[in-house]
Amino acid sequence: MDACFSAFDDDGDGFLNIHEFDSICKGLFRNDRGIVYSLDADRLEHIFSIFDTKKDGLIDRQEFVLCWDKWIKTIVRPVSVFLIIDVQNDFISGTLNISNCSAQQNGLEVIEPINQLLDTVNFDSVFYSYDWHPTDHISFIENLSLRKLDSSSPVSAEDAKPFDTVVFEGCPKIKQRLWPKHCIQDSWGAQLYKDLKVVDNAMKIYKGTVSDVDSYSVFWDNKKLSETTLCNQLANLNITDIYVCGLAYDVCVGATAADALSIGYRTILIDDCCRGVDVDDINLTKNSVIKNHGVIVQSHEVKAMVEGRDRRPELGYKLALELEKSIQNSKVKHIK
Ligand code: VGL
Ligand code: ZN
Repeated sequence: MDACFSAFDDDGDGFLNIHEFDSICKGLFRNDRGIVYSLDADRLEHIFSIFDTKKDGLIDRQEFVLCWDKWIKTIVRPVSVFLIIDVQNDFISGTLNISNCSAQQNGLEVIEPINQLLDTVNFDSVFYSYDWHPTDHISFIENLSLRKLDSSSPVSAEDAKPFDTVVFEGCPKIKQRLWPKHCIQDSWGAQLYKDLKVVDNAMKIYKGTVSDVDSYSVFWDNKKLSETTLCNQLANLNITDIYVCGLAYDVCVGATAADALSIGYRTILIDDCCRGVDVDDINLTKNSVIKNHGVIVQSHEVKAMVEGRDRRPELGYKLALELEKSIQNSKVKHIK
């Protein structure tokens, strides 16, 4: 750490000014061929101001400790998890075959690039999720008669078609998109697709297991009533970066990426390892990931990123924003 500080303290005054900090960023944010990614001036200044905790326009050696321990170290040596979402028979060739949905995408096409990643990239851990519903699940159009629709429902029980959104009675009311029956617990349709590689020591996460609430994200159900074990497991593994992919792009993959970002993880969506339901919704998913400081990559870019040889400024900025929040929270605690 001291050597790094001194190496970048060009004028040797014992402080890093914004220009010296800019040189650090130019060293950090590069691809695996050494090409520097541009970091715009506003973001550079914002990151600098987060580590300049005394707000005097300079980073001293004491302020650099946080920058080194919590920022540079993670950027250079991230701890990465690979989350493979719902690559199950029903979404590929079963009752909710996504090739019959409006985007007409083929779920089978994710198998090869995902297997390729599993074979070539040394993730710190790998998780597979399962959509795992009881037969009376609220999301199944076949079960519409089991529950009462609220008078505010935009579609009546008689008129409802698969993929419509209805509102069920309840406190609060439950907005629910209707799907054909799929991924019934222990059925063939809920099994992972046979050619998907399952690595040793992988973790499995089951979601959507409660009849009256759907669960798109692998972190929480749609009402955020209960969380899966994923949050705790990732925290115990000291995970810094989440790589997410699978089926369906605009449903469970999108919801999982959104939650990963909201928890504060550096989040990477692997575009060519996802297939989805609706083109407009896929675009909304991508836009929201980018807006929330995640990145979207193709699978051939992943290995260098996991190995810390390709370091993205968006992810550096995301981490700095999270550190800013934790600094503010710890200040609030001191005041209390
Ligand atoms: C999913 C629709 C219904 C998914 C799950 O895994 O994306 N989509 N249930
Ligand atoms: Zn489902």
